[in-house]
Amino acid sequence: MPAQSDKPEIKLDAIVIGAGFSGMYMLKRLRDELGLNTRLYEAGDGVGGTWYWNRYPGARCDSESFYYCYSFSEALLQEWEWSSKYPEQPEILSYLNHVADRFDLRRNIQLETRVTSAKFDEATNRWHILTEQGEHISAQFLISAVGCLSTANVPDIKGLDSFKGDWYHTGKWPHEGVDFTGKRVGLIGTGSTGIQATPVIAAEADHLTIFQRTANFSVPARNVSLTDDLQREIKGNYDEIWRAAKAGHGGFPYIPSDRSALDYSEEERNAIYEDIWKVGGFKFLWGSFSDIMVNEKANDTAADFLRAKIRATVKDPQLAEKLIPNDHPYGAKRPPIDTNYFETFNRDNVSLVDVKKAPITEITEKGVLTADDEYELDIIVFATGFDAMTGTLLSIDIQGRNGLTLAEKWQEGPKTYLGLQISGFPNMFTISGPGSPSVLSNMPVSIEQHVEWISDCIESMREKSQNSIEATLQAESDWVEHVNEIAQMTLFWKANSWYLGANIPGKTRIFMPYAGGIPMYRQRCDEVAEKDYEGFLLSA
Ligand code: NA7
Repeated sequence: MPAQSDKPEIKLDAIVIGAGFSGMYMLKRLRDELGLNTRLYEAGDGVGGTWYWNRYPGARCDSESFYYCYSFSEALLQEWEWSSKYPEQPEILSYLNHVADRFDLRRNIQLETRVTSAKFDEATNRWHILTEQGEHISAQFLISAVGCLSTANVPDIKGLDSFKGDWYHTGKWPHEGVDFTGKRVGLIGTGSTGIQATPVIAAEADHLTIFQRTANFSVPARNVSLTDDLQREIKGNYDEIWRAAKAGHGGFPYIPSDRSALDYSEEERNAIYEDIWKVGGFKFLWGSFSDIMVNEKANDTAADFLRAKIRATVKDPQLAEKLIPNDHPYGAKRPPIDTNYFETFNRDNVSLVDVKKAPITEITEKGVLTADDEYELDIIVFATGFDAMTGTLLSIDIQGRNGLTLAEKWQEGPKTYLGLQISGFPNMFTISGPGSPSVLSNMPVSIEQHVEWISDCIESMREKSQNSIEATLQAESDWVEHVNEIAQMTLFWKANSWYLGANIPGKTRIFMPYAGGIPMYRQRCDEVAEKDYEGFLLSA
């Protein structure tokens, strides 16, 4: 059923939703390599996706800049200068703006345009979308590049409207910034975002109160500037960096370890941890021992090492104990990377409130009320995360074959084939969709793999005069089962994380990303393509 609109229908070959890393590269491939009449629709008034919206203090990337970027253009790799290993959000946003200009993408990007519905018309094999402005666009292909962490989760706490101060969610940060000088600030949430924001807000605010529900492990980033020498070395070594990143389990160029943490004495093991901890970053998880995410005893050794670091850093021993996680394995929640997070608790103007012990009951006009106290605040910052992986897609009214809506289809959790397609929704692709490595990986590596797979698939369809592609129900349910089996072999199940949808009240608890690693996943996707898109139904 075509969408209803007063405006004339705009007819395209392909529609892309979202102008982040994925959408921009998808547009480039479809337009420049396949010659498709493609248009990208973006809700924000600029490109950048995650890096457009997340402008909170301290926002920076947790993967090293020189491989948290596109690899598809050697010229781009050579010309772009990253200032440091872990650049802040404005620099990543400038990079993405540079990409938009350099590849002349803007002429096919329509900003400030939120897609509200997408309906598939079986008679013509075309998707019809409506935008918030009432435009009606149709295309053979619909590609979702809406991102995995793009629907902010502001918890439904009684009384928020009555708060007399200002409040913000980190994922929808005001472009003009927020001045914390002289303010009493409350920060709710100690995930990656809260951990990045804490030291920066503490340095500016009169007082910062951190409301912690779950204590978190964190490894120092140890950011350094990329000197000219380092830049030269990196730029001369890009072939090897990308080869290693694409071969690495999580899309990082770390040499995979085949050692168990339990093969060593405590002393030897801690010496190895110490060396890696001094390097910092994700290497602690993905470049130390082989079994940290699959063997609880091995994981305990890493967790204990990090607990000891918290005790050694936080001067007040009682406060240190409050900051030490004891209810989930290290890495089972997305592991934060920090710059002086635990050190910040040694400041006089920072305090910690344990809201697991005394939950937040209400926001009052003065501040935050917990079960045992009231905290007067001028500003509340919600670093409370996202309705991850499914929230944004489900916020669009998507209707596939036979009137089946995506909300109905995913009632019991997301079901996809390879995280790329959904049975019942022909000619629609999801970049870094649930069921693919996505958030468990260095995102640009996963994104490029998906974009290239999708554009190769569309190219092959056009060569063979095929009009429609749809994952079969069987292939989809086999893949869902496989994703589950792999996740069950890991420790990811042992935490209430957003990977499982556990952060959103009422959301079905199911492990959403694919935990088998990029190499295995890529191989499977390639095999499927080589076998004439096995598991998909293609029709002329
Ligand atoms: P996360 O990782 O979902 O963290 C959200 C934090 O907010 C976490 O500490 C939550 O505690 C806490 N939270 C959520 N709701 C509440 C309520 N109602 N009360 C108190 N505390 C709450 O989001 P981030 O933005 O930090 O990171 C998301 C990803 O973005 C990150 O992993 C990177 O990939 C980039 P909980 O742990 O659920 O007890």
